[in-house]
Amino acid sequence: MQEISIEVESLYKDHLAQIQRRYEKALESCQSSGVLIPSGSLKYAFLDDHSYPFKVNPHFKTWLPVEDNDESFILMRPGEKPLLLFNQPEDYWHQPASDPDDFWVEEWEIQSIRSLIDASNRIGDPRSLVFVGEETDLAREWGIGQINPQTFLSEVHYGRANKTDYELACLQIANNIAVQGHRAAEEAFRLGCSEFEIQHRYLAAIAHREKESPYSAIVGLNEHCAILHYQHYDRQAPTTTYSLLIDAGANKNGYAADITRTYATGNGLFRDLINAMNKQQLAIIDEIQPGLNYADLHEKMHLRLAGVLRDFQIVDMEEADMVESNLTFTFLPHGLGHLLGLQTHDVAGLQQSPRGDEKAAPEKYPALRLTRTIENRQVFTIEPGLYFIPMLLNKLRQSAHASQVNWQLIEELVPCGGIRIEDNIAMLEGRPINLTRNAFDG
Ligand SMILES: [Mn+2]
Repeated sequence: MQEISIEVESLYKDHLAQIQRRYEKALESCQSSGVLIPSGSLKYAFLDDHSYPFKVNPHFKTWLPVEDNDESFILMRPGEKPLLLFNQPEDYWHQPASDPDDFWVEEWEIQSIRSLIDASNRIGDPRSLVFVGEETDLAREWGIGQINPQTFLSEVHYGRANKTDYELACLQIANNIAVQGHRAAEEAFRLGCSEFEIQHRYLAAIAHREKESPYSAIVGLNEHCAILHYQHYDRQAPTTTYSLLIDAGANKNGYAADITRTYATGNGLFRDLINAMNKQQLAIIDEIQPGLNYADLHEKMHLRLAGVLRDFQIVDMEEADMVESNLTFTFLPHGLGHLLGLQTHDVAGLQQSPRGDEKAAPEKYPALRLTRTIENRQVFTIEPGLYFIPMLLNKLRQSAHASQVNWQLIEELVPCGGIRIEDNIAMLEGRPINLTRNAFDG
């Protein structure tokens, strides 16, 4: 087990310097003197004066761990200390943000603003700036020179996969937090709790509000495990519980953990399958090395899955033929994984260079979100699955290969739904570091 330093505070200064270099380099192509990044604005429900939960601009939280203050701005000019225009409106309906005093403040010039007008008065000549944010009407109104220029975004997004030590630390801590939740969830499952109860115990264990989680947790019991993005939490536990699939994360300074575990009650075929998939997941992680294309890794996983289907006599066919004929797609219709960081499905998974050229997912596997070559300092997930999805099984039943499938076993497994095991992997010094297993073993 290789450790990742989790001393975020001491690593921040170097992180900030690297981020500044990345954005400065992107600016070179734009002939601009600086970049303006809004934290974002509140969005309101139709005909309502209540806003949706605030989600900060990921470009903003690249620079500093402030995720809860809308209408703030970062102004970065090459060679200068970055400027934070920190929103502190006069407001007796809400509690305005207090003066920042966290570990990062020393590296910043911080000015308090009371309003958007206040902000616009402090940015200098707007024509010389690049704007990176969603509030494009505002940027036009202010007369900003370039709004979300693609060359700039491509350069910065490509670089985002190259994690700093600070980011690796945040991602390891996010994993450590999420694992506390996963332990509580397993315990709740063993007690026979409902999906709703499991979700609440998870959140209590990680001490997150639901909106602080990087994504809505997937908590499925029994056949719900077969719904890839199952979005409900049943308040009633099933009469008999067979299985739990929980895909749930945590957030540290804006960085996401994204972890999935599957559990079974009792000893039996489904539990043996979970153990087999766990073995294959660890084995594919062992194969990871720099220079390998992630799409090839995805294909290798299909071959391993075919091996499991054959070993358990679920399908009677040569492994290579199962992959070739795309039969394995029935059991694993999603990608092996994705980049992870400031966003759960981090940007630029298909991008092949800072210029923005993309490599599409293979035609056979359209859901694959990552086709980059694996390099040091990338962080991505490895999340193979094995599902019994009635809709896809029905198609298989009508295909030429139907007679090679053991339908009796499938019928036995459908009530268990399916399996996914997802770990977060950091590439460091040529080796995959498993942030998730570090957390479970720690
Ligand atoms: Mn994932």
